[in-house]
Amino acid sequence: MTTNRTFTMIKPDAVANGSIGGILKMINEAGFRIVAMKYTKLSADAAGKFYEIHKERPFYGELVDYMSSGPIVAAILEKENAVADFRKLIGATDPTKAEEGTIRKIYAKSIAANAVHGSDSDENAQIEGDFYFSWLERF
Ligand code: 3AN
Repeated sequence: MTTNRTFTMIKPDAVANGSIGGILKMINEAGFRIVAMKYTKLSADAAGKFYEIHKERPFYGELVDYMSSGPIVAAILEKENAVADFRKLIGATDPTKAEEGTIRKIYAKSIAANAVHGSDSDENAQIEGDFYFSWLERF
C-alpha cells in the first residue's frame, strides 16, 4: 500500500549554513504539503537508533556522530507518489553524482554531509515519521 507520505530531515550541515529556508522553498515548490515539522537535535543515542538499519556499514559511526553534531529539521511530507518523487527532488546520495537542480546538487557538501534525508520506502517513511512525531503533531 502506498501512503503518499515521506519523511525528511534537513541535516546539520544545511541547517548550520543557513539553507533551511532555501530547501523548504524547493520542497514546497515541488508540491509537497507539510504534515508535521520539528526543529530539534538528536542525541548520539537517538541518531544510533534512527540509523540502526545501517549498523553494519563502515560509515555508521561517522554518520551517527555527524547527525548528532547539531540541530536538524524533521518533517513528514505529503504528495502523490511522495517517496519516489522526493528521492528524485533530493538527488543521489553522493552530491557529485546528483543531477543538476536537485537539493543535494545545490546544497550538499559531501556524501556524509549531504544536506537532506529522504525515506527510501513507504514502510521506512512510516517508521521514521513515527520516530519523531506523535499523532497530535500531524495536520
Ligand atoms: P540515502 O540517504 O541517499 O538513502 P543511504 O541510505 O545509502 O543513502 O545512506 C544513508 C546515509 O548515510 C546517507 N544519507 C549519507 O549521509 C550516509 N552515507 C552513505 N554513504 C556514505 C559514505 N560512503 N560515507 C559516509 N556517509 C555515507
